[in-house]
Amino acid sequence: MGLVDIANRFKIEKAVSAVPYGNGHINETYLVKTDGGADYILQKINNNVFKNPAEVMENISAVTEHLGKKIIANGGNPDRETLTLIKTDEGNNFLQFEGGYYRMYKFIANTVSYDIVEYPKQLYYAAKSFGKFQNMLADFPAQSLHETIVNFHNTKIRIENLKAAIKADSVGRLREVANEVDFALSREDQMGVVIDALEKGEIPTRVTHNDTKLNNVLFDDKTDEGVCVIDLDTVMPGSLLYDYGDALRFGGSSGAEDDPNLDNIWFKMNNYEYFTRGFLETLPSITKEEKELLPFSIRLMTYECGIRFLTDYLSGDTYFRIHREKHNLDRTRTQFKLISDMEKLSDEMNKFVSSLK
Ligand code: ADP
Ligand code: GN1
Ligand code: MG
Repeated sequence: MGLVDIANRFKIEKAVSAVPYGNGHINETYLVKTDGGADYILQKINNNVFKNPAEVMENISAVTEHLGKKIIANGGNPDRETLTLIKTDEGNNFLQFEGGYYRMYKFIANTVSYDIVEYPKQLYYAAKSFGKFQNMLADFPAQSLHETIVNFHNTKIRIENLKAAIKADSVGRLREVANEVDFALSREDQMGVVIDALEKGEIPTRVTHNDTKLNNVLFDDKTDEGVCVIDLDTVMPGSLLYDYGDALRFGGSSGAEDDPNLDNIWFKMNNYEYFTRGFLETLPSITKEEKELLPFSIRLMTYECGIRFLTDYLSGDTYFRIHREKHNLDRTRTQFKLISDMEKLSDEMNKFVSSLK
């Protein structure tokens, strides 16, 4: 059975084609065209990353239903402003076929997703989308969510995983990455701040998205405004700082996450300012403690992502999809270059946040 046949096991018009789509690192995504004219997104869930796809789908179903109600209450269009799952012929939220897990969404037309920031105000629109997303989930029953990846943003455990990969050196790449390993380990002491603050209750646990890369927002192709936050696999209880920090890890960079030429990579204060303004405007419930940690959280999330790429490189590229040799090493290096910039800009970044209401 091919992908078109798989698509036809969902309740849609007759699928006529299914082609790879988008640039996610985790799932396999396909654009499905039908004879009725409507398009759909078919995804094969990565069950190496998500060990329990049924639980992922329970979360997504509950979260999208909650978001749909909020959007209707605000006079919006739920078919466009949140993901809409399509049921299988049997009425399920996903299809299990030959060891693979497939799901389908309505395709959100007249939108674009970006793998690189094209102009700073885009960050303002993205911030509004992520802020709004978090507001709409503020009253979602967090305890009902499954933890789809345990300790996803526990940076301390990510550091332990890196150390284990260094020790194992399973594919003999350790010598090549000695500088990157030094860079990471010399900063490990600073990286428990957010997880400790959450554990001590100094900052609140909230329902967060946890994967706020720019290409996880769809923007309107005419007005440029954010339309829909997608990629809901990791919606879990977490910290607002994860969403803010991860968005600027990606959106604060002058270049692509995998650019092998580090001369193209630096941290852009302008993007940082746009995003921070948009985020604070949308999230009035942010606490003083969270606000103070905003600039640091970008460095934290960049560090965490950098060491995850490095761990994967040392382990033989088993987690993130790669498209060329050393892809995960190039990704590691852009993250570490950004951290060096952020360390130099730390005072300036703090000053800017304190100047905002
Ligand atoms: P991954 O987890 O692999 O990142 P995503 O769910 O983010 O997968 O999807 C990959 C890409 O597919 C997105 O960046 C976006 O460009 C596109 N995409 C996903 N869902 C939709 C949708 N419902 N409508 C339009 N485009 C979509
Ligand atoms: C992955 O799924 P995608 O491509 O949006 C990863 C994120 C990383 C990101 C780095 C579930 O995001 O945590 O920050 O790559 N998602 C998962 O580009 O691990
Ligand atoms: Mg994605």
